[in-house]
Amino acid sequence: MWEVIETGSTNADLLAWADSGTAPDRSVLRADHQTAGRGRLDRRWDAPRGANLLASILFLEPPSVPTMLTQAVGRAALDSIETVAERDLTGRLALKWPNDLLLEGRKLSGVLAQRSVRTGAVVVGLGLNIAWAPEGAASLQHDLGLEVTPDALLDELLRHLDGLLRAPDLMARYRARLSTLGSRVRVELPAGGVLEGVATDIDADGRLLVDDGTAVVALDVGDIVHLRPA
Ligand code: BT5
Repeated sequence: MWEVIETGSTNADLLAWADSGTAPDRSVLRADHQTAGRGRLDRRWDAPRGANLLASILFLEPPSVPTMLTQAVGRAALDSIETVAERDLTGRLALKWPNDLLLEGRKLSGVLAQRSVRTGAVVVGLGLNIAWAPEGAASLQHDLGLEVTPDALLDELLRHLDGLLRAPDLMARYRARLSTLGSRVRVELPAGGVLEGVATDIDADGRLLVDDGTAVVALDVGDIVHLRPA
């Protein structure tokens, strides 16, 4: 594991390192501060210096269905929080498709997976709010009263991740805490347009199946808003 005080983006660094051919598989990079933290679809990920967990993990030979990596990281983040909290937070802490962690419906953590065009390696980055959250989002300190350092939380997360990546029932464990299933959702499609329906399932490729009353649509990428339980 490598730690840096400040960088642009841990995802970008790890991708560049993978492209150089010298990065070991499962390298982990954590930063105290990012000056150009990335969200999905070119959005930003913000965090003040030292406040939150900002880290990326490299998978040199990703599985044929790379979404299992992001599912595992999301579920590992959830498990690591429950370990630190020493309690089951079912009903309060849930995954939102594809990989957000929500605490009482507010965003606590986000995952960004990026693939190197050159090598096919995949980097999975995670931002998790410990001591700070933007307006409308959640943090461990403020919303759960949890005190944990980014380092200690990352250790727990990596321990859970190891187990999950070897677990035959990873998909079942991911689904078990996915609050999106059974919810009415509104989906903003990347190509433009909006789809509204009930999220009924996840397929083997990690796509969300949404039934809009006339057809079932499989979504690869999309920003979904949970409306209310179906
Ligand atoms: C994500 O994007 O949720 C993926 C975030 C991944 C960040 C990690 S940090 C380590 C690694 N290195 C990187 O450069 N990135 C990864 P998305 O679903 O697009 O959410 C982004 C949106 O969340 C923004 O447009 C803001 O509205 C909001 N946001 C920004 N910072 C946030 C925070 N700390 N907590 C909650 N929401 C935030």
